[in-house]
Amino acid sequence: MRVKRYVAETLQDAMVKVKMDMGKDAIILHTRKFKEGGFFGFFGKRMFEVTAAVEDGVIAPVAATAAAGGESAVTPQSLAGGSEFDEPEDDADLFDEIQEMKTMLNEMMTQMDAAQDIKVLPKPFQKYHQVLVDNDVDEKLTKKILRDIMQQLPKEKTASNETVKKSLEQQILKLLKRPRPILFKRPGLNQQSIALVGPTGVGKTTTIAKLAATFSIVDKKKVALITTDTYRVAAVEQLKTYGEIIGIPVEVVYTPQELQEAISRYTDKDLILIDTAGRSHKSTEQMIELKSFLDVAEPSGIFLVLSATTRFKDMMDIVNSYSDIQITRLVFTKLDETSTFGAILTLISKTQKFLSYVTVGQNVPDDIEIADPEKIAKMITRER
Ligand SMILES: Nc1nc2c(ncn2[C@@H]2O[C@H](COP(=O)(O)OP(=O)(O)OP(=O)(O)O)[C@@H](O)[C@H]2O)c(=O)[nH]1
Ligand SMILES: [Mg+2]
Repeated sequence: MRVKRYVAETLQDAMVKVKMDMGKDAIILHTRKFKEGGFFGFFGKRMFEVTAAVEDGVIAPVAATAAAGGESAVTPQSLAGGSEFDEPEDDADLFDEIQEMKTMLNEMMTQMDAAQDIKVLPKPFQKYHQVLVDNDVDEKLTKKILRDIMQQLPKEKTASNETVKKSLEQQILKLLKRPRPILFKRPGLNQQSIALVGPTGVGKTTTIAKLAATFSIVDKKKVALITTDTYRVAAVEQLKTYGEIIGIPVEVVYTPQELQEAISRYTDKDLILIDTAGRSHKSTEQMIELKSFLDVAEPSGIFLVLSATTRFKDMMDIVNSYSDIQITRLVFTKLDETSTFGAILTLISKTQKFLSYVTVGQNVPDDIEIADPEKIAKMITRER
C-alpha cells in the first residue's frame, strides 16, 4: 500500500493530483483545510490537503489514459462531487462553519417567531410594538411591557390606539420610577458630597458647573467644588473658570487622602461636588484608581454620567464596568443630541438604578433638569 499526501489550493485540484498520480482506484484516507503562511493563523492562504492510498503496483492509469487522449481524461469538474471527498467532522474549520450556520439559523428562527407573535396581537399593540422598537427600546422589554398591559386592559379596550398608548405610558412611568435628585431635607444629612463619574467627554464637568451654579445661585446653598482630574491642565482650568464665574471655591486634589482632607475641611458647605477624570470603562487600571479615591472619600452620592447618544449595549457595558463602585444615581446628558430614548428605559429597567438629572445642551447653568419620567415616557411612545 502506497500512502501519499497531496496539497492544492482547492479540493478539486488536490483530487486531480491524486487521480493523476495514483489512478482512479486510489482511496481517500483523509482531507483537511489548513492555512499556509500568515501571522498567527491570520491572513494565511487557505490550502487543501488530501491523503490517499493505493495498492502497490498500481500506477497512474488515469494519467496514462489522459495522456493518450482516452475518454476517461480527468477534469476538475468530474472530480468535484462525491460524498467521499467531504471533509471529516473533526475538521476544526468545518466545525466552526457549522456552529456559525447553527447560530444564524437560530437567530432567523427567533426573528420569525417574534414576527409571528406580533402578528397575532390586536392592531394597536402591533403598532406600538413598532413604535417602541423604533425608539430603541429593547425587543424583549417591549414584549414584556405589551404583555403586561394586555393583561391589565379589559378586552374591549385593547382596540383603541389611544387606550393602548395611555397604558403604555403608565407602564413606562412605573419602570422609570420617580427620579431622585439631590435633596437636603432629610434630617441628619446636612451636607451632601456628590461625585460624578463616567466615560470621557460625556459632560461630567459641564454638569457639575450646572449643578453648582443652580444650587448656589437659585437655591442659595453653600457649594464647593473639588476635582481629582489632574491629568490635563485644561481640565483643572475648566473647573476653576466655572468656580470663579459662580463665585465658589475650587480645590484640586492629587491623592485619595487629599480628597478626604478637602471634604473634611468644607464642613461649612451644604454641597460638595467632586469632578473626576473621564474613565475608559475598558481600562481596569483606571477603574481601580477611581475606586481608591471614592473608597477613601466616601461621598454621600456617586452619580454615573452617561450620554443619551450611547447605544444601549455600550451603556450596559459601562454600568457593568462600574460594578465595584456603589453608583447611587444616573445622569443622562446630551438629550438634545438624540431623538430616541428607549435605551434609557431599557437601562433603568435592567439595572434598577434611579434617575436624577438630564442635561439638554451646552449652556451653563440653564441646560439641566431633574429627570422627568413623563416627558421621557411621551418621547418613547411617540410615533417617528
Ligand atoms: N449637546 C450637548 N453637549 C453637552 C452637554 N453636556 C456637555 N456637553 C458638551 O460635551 C463636551 C464635553 O463636556 P465635558 O463637561 O468637558 O465632559 P467631561 O465628561 O467632563 O469630559 P472629560 O473630563 O474629558 O472626561 C463639551 O463640549 C460640552 O459642552 C449636553 O447636555 N448637550
Ligand atoms: Mg471633565
